[in-house]
Amino acid sequence: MQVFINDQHHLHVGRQEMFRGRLVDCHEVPSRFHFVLDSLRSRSFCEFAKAETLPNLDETRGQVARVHSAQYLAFLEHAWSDWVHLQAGNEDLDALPSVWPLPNRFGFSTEIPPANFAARLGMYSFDSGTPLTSGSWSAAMGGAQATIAAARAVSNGSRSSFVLTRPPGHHAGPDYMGGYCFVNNAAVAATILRDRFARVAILDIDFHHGNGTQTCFYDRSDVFTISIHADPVHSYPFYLGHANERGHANGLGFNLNLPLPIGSDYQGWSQALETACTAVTEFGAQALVVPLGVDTFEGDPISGFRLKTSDYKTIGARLAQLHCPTVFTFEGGYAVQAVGENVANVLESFHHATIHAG
Ligand code: Q9C
Ligand code: ZN
Repeated sequence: MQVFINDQHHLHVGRQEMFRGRLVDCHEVPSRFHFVLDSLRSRSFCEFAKAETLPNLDETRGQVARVHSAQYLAFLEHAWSDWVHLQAGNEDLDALPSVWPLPNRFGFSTEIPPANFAARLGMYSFDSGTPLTSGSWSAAMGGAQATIAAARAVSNGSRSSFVLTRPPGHHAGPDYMGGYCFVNNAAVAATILRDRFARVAILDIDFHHGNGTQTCFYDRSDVFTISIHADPVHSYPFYLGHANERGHANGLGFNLNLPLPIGSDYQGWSQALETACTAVTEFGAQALVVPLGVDTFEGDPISGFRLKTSDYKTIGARLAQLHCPTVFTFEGGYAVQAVGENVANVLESFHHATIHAG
């Protein structure tokens, strides 16, 4: 399996996030990357792509603009310098959203664009758990570079690739950040795969609903979005991810949410995986993107499923049976000591099941 690394990931280091009523150290930390890298290196199924295979920044910007709005990208690119120029000392703090416009039915409006930085940050974010730092933009663009290269490799005939990156992406929507995410790598990958394949499926197996990815493709029938996740009635992102969200207009029938109760173990989770796999096959997917979060692990500090390290091997083998060229993107997983082994188990078993199938 080809692995594409975001070597800019270390530029994004959040200090604190608002979590359950207080500021706590960020869960989405650089060591997550290193634990995964170490696990992959200790096994022999990975080929690490060379940096020369990555697209340049101009090209990357163009691909990212197929997913995210120009206004959002302009905000994100300049947010750090805007923040620093606001007040002396800001360079030693993160910008953390704290105020948001409610939907227009409440009478709030952004028709006259706010000049205030906090007000603008609120327009482009949906939670207070996602600090914007000096290197967030660069790290997110580095992730997009790796994603584009990984998707191109699969478009050009590779059986599978893995994007080893952070910050993650699947909560980022067309014009907003949140859930530790800034650029939706899975959506970027699917968009590139669509240039080559008529029908692309996205099967999101992170603990949290992939709200950003769902929203990117909600009115399209050519990219089928599926997510297995904790029921949003109890779990983040709360306001999206219910089973009755089936898609809109042309996209009706091309979004599938499979919410599960908190406490689900592999027995319950794997039934949803079967439903998802059947849907991918019936759709006739020619390529697949798997936003791979391992915050479904029993030891995850912020989640609530009970998957075990060995279960991730079973998942990888099952995904391989879909017989689709596949791009995996690294998403959540916060039990840092276990994240590497859990990710490597999915990818290695996928890889071996693929080889043995010929
Ligand atoms: N104050 C991923 O797994 N937690 N993101 C709530 C709100 C957000 C997780 C914080 C969890 C986001 C990619
Ligand atoms: Zn997650």
